[in-house]
Amino acid sequence: MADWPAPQPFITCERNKFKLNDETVSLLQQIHKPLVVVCIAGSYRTGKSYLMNRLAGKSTGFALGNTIESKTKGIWVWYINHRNDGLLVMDTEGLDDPMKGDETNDMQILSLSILLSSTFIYNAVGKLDNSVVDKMDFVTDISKHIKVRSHVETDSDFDSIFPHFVLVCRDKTLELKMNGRDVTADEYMERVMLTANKKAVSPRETKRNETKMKLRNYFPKRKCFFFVRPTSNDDDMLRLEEINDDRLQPDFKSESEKFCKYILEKSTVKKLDQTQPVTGEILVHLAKIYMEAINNKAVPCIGSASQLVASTENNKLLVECVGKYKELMANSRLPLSTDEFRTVHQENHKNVVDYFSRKHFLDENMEIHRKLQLQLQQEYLICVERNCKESEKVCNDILNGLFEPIQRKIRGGAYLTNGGYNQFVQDSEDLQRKYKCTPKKGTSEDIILEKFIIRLQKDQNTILQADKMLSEAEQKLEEERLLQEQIRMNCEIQKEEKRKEERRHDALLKSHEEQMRALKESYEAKLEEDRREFEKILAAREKEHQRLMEEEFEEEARRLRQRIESLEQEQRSKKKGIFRSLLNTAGSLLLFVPNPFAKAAGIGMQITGKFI
Ligand SMILES: Nc1nc2c(ncn2[C@@H]2O[C@H](COP(=O)(O)OP(=O)(O)OP(=O)(O)O)[C@@H](O)[C@H]2O)c(=O)[nH]1
Ligand SMILES: [Mg+2]
Repeated sequence: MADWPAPQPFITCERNKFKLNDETVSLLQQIHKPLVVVCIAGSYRTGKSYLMNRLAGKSTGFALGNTIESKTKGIWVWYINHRNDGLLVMDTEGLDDPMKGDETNDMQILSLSILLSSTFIYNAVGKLDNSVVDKMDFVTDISKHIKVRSHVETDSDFDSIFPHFVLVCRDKTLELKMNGRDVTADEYMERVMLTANKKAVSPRETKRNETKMKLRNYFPKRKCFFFVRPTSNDDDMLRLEEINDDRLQPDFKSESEKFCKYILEKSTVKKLDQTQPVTGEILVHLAKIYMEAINNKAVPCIGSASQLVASTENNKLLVECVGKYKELMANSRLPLSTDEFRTVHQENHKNVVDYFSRKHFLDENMEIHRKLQLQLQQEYLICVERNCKESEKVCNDILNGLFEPIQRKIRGGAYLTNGGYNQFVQDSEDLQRKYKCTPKKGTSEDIILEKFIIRLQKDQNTILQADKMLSEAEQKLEEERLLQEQIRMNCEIQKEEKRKEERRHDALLKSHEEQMRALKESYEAKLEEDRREFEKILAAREKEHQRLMEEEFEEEARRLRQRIESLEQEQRSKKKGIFRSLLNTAGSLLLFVPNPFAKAAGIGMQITGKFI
């Protein structure tokens, strides 16, 4: 999808209820690329929309207000193509608006901003001191507004799911210096704004410490930017959208460039469960679930939302994959020979299973894989049947065509003469030769011919009886040969039916192996990604632990150590759980492979052993 020419309203709030804008929803649903979602929140009238326009590389876009009234209402989004992914810039309604006087609404906006973004920018204005920390005290309350898992009450899991945090302080007037030395914005944020005060005694200072600790805990990945005013000219300030960049203060311009570069380079794709990229459609789905919870005065839960999205998306994917297989199979001109059919099926099955494995959401009990296996198998058998029917029809048509001159001779009594029998045998051998040379007969060519020969024997017997050139003994011998031939043909037909059945089972087993291979590969890739993410979290926790020890917050450090240990434990059991599910899936998928795969149990063990 091309860049949107302008931002669109995404979430609006009417009479205390959030609502999604239908037109924006349908635009977002057309974005199939993974999305980097950058959201800005913070006090009203603090230049949020202006900064987001700069991030989008445009001088106009999100509407700016030049009066004291707050301008942006609800949540707006702007889609811009960005490397291989899409960038969704999200601008939100300002907080602390005295005209609104509703703190709950502010908290809801903040919750949605955190829940929907992969980079969360908090925009603050004012002196570089505790007032900025006080503004961010919403973090101390956040566990009342966001849940990670429905059955867990603690907020300790927030660290792995919260977005990348960027603090933007506007209207800097003081130099960033500490002990006479220049410091970077990040150093300043860490040392001054996020270092807890060990000597805190007053409730205000204690609360501040809590805010600092929570910010450090929830947002292990964080960054800070300090901006001077865009311009010192008051008239220019009122028409920032119109003025040229060279009228901006050089420090504002350079910090703004640094900020945009950082956000565009470092922001990552929004993911569910750390591994599943969020596309436009999934973002809409998530927004609906969270909004519904908020509108019903419930606490939005990330875990439940992921599960709901995963199951809906997986079921949609299942329908898509089965349809894709059906369509691919329908593209072949039937009838196909056994080998051709097997190749076409295997190619199409592999395509579909690979597509499914790339797109599916992790499903712990792997129900969706069982459904996929079952439905692809049903489709495969339908296609086998169709190919078989088509082949039967083609073979019968060829035989009927070739038989027509012989039939005419039978009707005219041409064979009921002396030497007629030999002539008939010769004609019928000729027919069989021509039949065998005719291409594209499909899988039933032998069976149909054998059935045809058996049918022909009735006429053959009559002709034999009528041929007086043959002695009685010769006739008897020939009769016996025909009888033996008939028995052999019937036997061949049965064998061929059995071989057909076995080939179907072989193909089904191959498909099963294929699915298990793709499944294992995709789970390994996801586990690897999960492991990398986990190591980052662990490293951040360790750093935080060391910092707490240095700051002499022993109790907090001890609690964090416990948390690190339980995180490691959870990670180990998560891995074990996935392998157990894979093992169960390998076994239970085989249950769908029908008899006479009775050897399935044995084969199952082989396959399971091969894959796990
Ligand atoms: N002091 C100051 N004003 C700014 C800055 N950036 C933009 N402005 C001006 O502040 C006014 C509001 O800008 P917006 O970008 O609409 O601010 P906002 O935070 O989106 O405002 P709401 O949507 O009402 O919450 C405009 O007149 C801007 O020109 C800044 O860094 N400092
Ligand atoms: Mg705004």
